[in-house]
Amino acid sequence: MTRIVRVGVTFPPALLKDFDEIICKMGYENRSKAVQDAVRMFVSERKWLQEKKGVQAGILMMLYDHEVRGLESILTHIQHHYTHIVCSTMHVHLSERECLEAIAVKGDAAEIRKLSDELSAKRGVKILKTMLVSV
Ligand code: NI
Repeated sequence: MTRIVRVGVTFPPALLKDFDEIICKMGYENRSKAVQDAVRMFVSERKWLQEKKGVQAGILMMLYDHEVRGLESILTHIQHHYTHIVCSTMHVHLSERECLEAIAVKGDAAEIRKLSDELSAKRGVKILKTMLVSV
């Protein structure tokens, strides 16, 4: 049985620099442990979302790079497929490149999850946090 698998991953240089600075401050001795912890956190957050059932209300908080070609229209297009659960959106122009969007949702957990998954998988979407409460 293989106990450890080696994978190659590419990073935007600025992200890797931020990552290295943070894990250095935190006292991590190498990147592997830090990447494993970050992945574990991602998995646990997405698992939490998969366990949600019934009617939920909440906010999808999305940070993205609007200079990625076509991204803005893709994100709008996706949201238009979910008009039955999207109540409202607020857009904040954060910096030259970054936009923050708060999407208020209410509806079936499975639909909210599908929307969240579709948006977060797009290239240029840097952070997608899903905050939900049961209704
Ligand atoms: Ni903007």
